[in-house]
Amino acid sequence: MARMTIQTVRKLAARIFVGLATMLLGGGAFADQPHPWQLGMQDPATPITERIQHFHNELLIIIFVISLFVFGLLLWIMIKFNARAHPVPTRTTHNTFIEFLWTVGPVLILVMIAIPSFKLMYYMDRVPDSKMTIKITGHQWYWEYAYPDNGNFSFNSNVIADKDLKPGDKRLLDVDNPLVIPVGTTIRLQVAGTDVIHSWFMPSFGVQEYAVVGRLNEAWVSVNNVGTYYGECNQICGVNHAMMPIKVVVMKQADFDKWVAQAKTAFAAPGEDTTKVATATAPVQPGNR
Ligand SMILES: [Cu+2]
Repeated sequence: MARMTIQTVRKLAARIFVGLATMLLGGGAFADQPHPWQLGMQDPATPITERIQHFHNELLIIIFVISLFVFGLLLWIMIKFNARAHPVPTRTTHNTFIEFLWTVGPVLILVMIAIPSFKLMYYMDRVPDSKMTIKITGHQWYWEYAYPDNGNFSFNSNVIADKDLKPGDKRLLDVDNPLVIPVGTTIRLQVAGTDVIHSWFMPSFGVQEYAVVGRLNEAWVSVNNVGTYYGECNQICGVNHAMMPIKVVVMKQADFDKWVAQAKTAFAAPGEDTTKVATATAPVQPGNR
């Protein structure tokens, strides 16, 4: 156990060092994914995640102060008003001033939290002046990515099966065809589904968008650094829910343009409709099976 703790601390120290080095050097390769024994959240890769984590840290301070205050009150009551220290109990039932305080106090705290919370929500919700659009479609059980602004090609992104894993591949995270996007570009994500509800969840991007049949949900990303990032479908969507990870490769614009040029031919499928949705079948009548 002690060994495990030392290892955890060592890993944490290594991560902090890597984080600092990345920040100082800037622009270098960067990646994020879940780590064994991970504490806390993945490093922020977009302005959205930066704000989410900042807000999370602010809330932690507020929670800590409130907990400390309540704990102090409890201690005070236990020490000052126990049967030995205070043999004759008081018969006080109301105190208008204190009741006013414990009603208005929490309301003010909640308003204080609500204002930055709503600001952040609207910041995440509105796509600011996007340079390109990517359509993400959830299927049982893989993702489909379409590039309507770059030649309207599309491809499927399937998990790499355990038996096909090569050394260095991440089990249940690596895919055959990752989503590729340019760095520092505001991209509109349109998310839909064809069968059940999926959810396109990229922790380091601060994006979690439901993929629902017959509904077009929207999110946006602008990734700060070149690198490889991982996420997963996080809406229980059936037996292979764990087999539809998300891999995003973020490239410099020039590299992205090169990738688009070859992807257009590699994924060319003339006549294929990238916006197809599930066909509705007549519901089965009870007793009519
Ligand atoms: Cu799913």
